[in-house]
Amino acid sequence: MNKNVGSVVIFGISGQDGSYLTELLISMGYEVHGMIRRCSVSENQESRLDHISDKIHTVYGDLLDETSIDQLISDVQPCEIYNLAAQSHVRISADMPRFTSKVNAMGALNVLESCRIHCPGARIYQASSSEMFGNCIDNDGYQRETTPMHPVSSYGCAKLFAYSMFRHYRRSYDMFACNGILFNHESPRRGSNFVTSKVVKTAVEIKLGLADGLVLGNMDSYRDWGHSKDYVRAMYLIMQQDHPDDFVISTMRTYSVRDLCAYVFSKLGMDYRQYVTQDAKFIRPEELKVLRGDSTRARKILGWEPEYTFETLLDDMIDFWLKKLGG
Ligand code: F7E
Repeated sequence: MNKNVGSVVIFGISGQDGSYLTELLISMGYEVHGMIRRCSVSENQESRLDHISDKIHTVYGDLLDETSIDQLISDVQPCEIYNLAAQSHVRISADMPRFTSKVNAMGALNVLESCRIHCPGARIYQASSSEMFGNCIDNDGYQRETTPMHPVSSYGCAKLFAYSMFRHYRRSYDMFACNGILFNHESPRRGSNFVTSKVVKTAVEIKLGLADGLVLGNMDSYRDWGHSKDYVRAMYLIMQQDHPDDFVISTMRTYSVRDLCAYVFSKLGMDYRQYVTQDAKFIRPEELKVLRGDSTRARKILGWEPEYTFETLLDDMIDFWLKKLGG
C-alpha cells in the first residue's frame, strides 16, 4: 500500500467525481490541487467545490493546453495524478466527435506525457469507461477486464485510445499508470442531461407542479448504475496498490431506463406511464444496449464493495432534488 500522503493533482476537479474525490483525499490528509477550465458563466464553474474552496488549490488550464498541464505538474510535483477530465456526454460526442476525441484521447495523453517528463515517479489514474466495451458481452452476460472492446460512440473510441496509452506507458516506461473501467455512476451532483438526473429532477418538478411531463430517448437500454461516492473510493484504492493495474468497477446489477422511471415516479407517488413520452432527438446514432460489469477482481484485490444500491442511490438523488426545488 502507498502510505506517502502528499500532494495530488486532479484534472476534472470541478466535476461530479472530481468533487467527491477531493473531499475523500482532503479527509485522508492530502494537499489537493486541481485544474479548472475557464467558462463564461464563472458563477457555475466551481459550484461543486464551493463548500471546500478554502481547502484546495485551483488553477485555470485545459487538457488541450499542454503548457498549463506541464506547469501544474512540474510546480506541484504530486505523488498522485487523477485524470477525470473529459467531454463526458456520450450522445453529445456524436455532435462533436473531433472535440470529444481531442479532449478525451489527446488530452489524456497530454497529462500522461507531462507526468512522464516532469514527474515520472508519480502514480497516475485514467478515468476509463464501460462505454469502451460497446456491445461486447461475455457469455454469462457480464463485461469484465478481459472482455473485448469495440466501442460504438466517439466518446468510447476516444476513451479506448487513452486506456491503451496508459497500458502502453505502464509497460514501456515502467510508470505507475492505472485505468479504472468505471460503469455508470451518479449522484445528486450529476449533470441534469444524464438520464438518472434528468428523470429524478423532472419527476420532482412534476410532483411539485413545476413541469408537465418528461421527454426521453431509448427507454429499453440497460445500465449498471452505482453511486459516485463509492466509485471515487475505488479510484483511490486502485492508486494504493503495490502494482499498477486496471480494474472494472460496477455494482454487478443492471436496470433499464424504464425500470429507473418506474422506481423514481412510484417513490414520488406517481405512475411514470402518465408523464413520460419519447422523442427521436434523444436517440443515439448507435446505442449501447446492455451494460453489466463484473467487478469481482476489484472486490477481491482492492477489498472494495459499493455501499449504495440502485434504490438507495435514487433515494439520495430524490431527497436532494426535493430539498432543492421544494425548499
Ligand atoms: O445515458 C438512455 C441513453 O447519458 C444512459 C457517462 O457518464 O456512463 C455515462 O454514459 C442511457 C443511454 O449515460 C435519455 O440512450 C434515454 O442508453 O445517462 P446517460 P451513458 O451514455 O451511459 C458512461 C459509463 C460514461 O463513461 C459516460 O461518461 O439512457 N437515455 N433517454 C437517455 N440518456 C440521456 N442522457 N437523456 C435522455 O433523455
